[in-house]
Amino acid sequence: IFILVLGGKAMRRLGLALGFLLLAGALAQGLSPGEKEQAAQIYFDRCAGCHGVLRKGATGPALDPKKMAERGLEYLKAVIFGGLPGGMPDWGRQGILSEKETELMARFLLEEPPAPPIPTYEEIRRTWKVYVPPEKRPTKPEHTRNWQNFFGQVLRDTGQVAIIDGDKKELVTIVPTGFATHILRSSATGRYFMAIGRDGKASLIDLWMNPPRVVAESKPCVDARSIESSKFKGYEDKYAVVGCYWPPTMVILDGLTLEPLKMVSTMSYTKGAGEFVQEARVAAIVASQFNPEWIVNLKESGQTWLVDYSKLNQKGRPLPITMIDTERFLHDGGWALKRYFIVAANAVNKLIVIDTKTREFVAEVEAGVRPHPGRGSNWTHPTYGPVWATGNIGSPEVTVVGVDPEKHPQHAWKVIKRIQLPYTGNLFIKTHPNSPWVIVDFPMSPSPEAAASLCAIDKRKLEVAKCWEVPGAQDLKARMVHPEFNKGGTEIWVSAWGSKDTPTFIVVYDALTLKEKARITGDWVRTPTGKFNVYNTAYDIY
Ligand code: DHE
Repeated sequence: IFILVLGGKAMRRLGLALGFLLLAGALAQGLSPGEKEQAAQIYFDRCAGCHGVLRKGATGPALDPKKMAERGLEYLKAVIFGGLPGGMPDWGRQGILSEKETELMARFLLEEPPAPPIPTYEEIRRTWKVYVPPEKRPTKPEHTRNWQNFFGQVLRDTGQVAIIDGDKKELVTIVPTGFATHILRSSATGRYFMAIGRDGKASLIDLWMNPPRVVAESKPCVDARSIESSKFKGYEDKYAVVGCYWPPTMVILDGLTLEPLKMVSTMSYTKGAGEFVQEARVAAIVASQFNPEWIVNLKESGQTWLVDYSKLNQKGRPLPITMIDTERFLHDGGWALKRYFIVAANAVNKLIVIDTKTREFVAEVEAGVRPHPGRGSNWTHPTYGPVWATGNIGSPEVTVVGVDPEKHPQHAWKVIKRIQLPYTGNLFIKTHPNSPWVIVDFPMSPSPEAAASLCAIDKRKLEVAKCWEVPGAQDLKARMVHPEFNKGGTEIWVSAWGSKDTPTFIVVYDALTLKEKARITGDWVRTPTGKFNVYNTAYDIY
């Protein structure tokens, strides 16, 4: 200021430069320990999934402090607050981060990432709790409800799962699970739901009990997204596996008690580049029907592991793992013909196909921008035979791929149609053999109208037949997310994902006419995201 007051042009310039340095110096002084802790928690809850705990990037770009400094504080604040069209959420506009928190996060990105915690084996074992031991559980259902048509509805921000009677559309019970529960998977018999929280807590929910309840839990990691059971004949419900984001591990648990049995680090060299990645996170996991194996997809290292659990209970517990080099940034995926596992390598816009019968990589398919199948959708088309489809976050397209190399080799692993959608921002698509439609959501769209809308694709014509805005969703600032069919394929359920402070609803449509049939409401319907029908999840019907 002194220089600015005194000086001429050159002095003023010098003054501005000094002012800038002082400001940069203030920022470089960094965050206080309290601010650091708060920012690290926000980063972990909201950002690490896409950008990585170590900020090396995956679905989202790497956030290197030097590059962040080049972009500048104001730019970072604007992006964190307002989002970007490629999928970066508008945390500020959505009301999830305040302006102060936005600024804190922008400053946090200018600093080196703090080292995340790595729990010891003893610490992990201490998280293991059995509330109802297997021998005390009922031998047949204690209630007369049609439990195979139950829906497990994730209530994301309350850390709970609601069990809903699909026949009566009635809340059966609400059980506590991990922080921001991510997905549910059914055990092989369908009797148990297994929930995985973003905080790595796995919960086993017994649907035969009256009311259903959490019978066991353990927390084998601090950050996780996937869980699966053993489904091969003779191993039904025997084991479970948790795919951890941090520490980068795959943890095998007892299927009936969730006792941690074996932890395997997934850190490794990347496919192709041969670069060592510490943060090689476990993304989608599915259980093979052809072998006693899980198909485990490693995001950053670009490997798909076939993990043979058949010898786990023998002395020394060998765990044969076949490592297949596939593609980097594997994320989510689903079955085609219950034989081929198709997983999205979303940062490189590709789909990777693994034949779980021959146990090999069979094809790579070019999808749209940031393919995001959820589990995808399967149907048989009169011309192309069996097909499987994925949505894409970044392009307005559903990509349909031929999947039957034996009877329709000319279409196998080729894109047979890119169905145009009215909006980008799709996360999930879903169908059922008894429905003529594939239902499409748009929760990642920056437009509130699109985020409140759904579309139905005609499976025969391979085009959008109808799109509609769900009444009331925009008023609640909700995004329609994750369509799921009931057991008979006669209804489609979709959740209105709003903020934790305001209850929303789950809407139920007739799966033929697409007319609204019912709305499930209540004070408990807060931040409903994924929902899983027991029968369709246990038997991979989608
Ligand atoms: Fe998910 C599936 C990871 C954000 C809801 N999500 C998956 C899977 C992975 C994953 C690896 C596949 C699991 C499997 O099949 O074994 N998800 C991630 C992320 O890393 C990401 C991008 C960022 C994050 O921080 O978590 C992310 N996911 C979200 C959301 O924002 C959603 C909409 C709400 C939420 O819970 O945060 C969400 N993800 C889901 C759902 C599935 C899923 C509902 C299961 C879909 C299915 O039908 O099987």
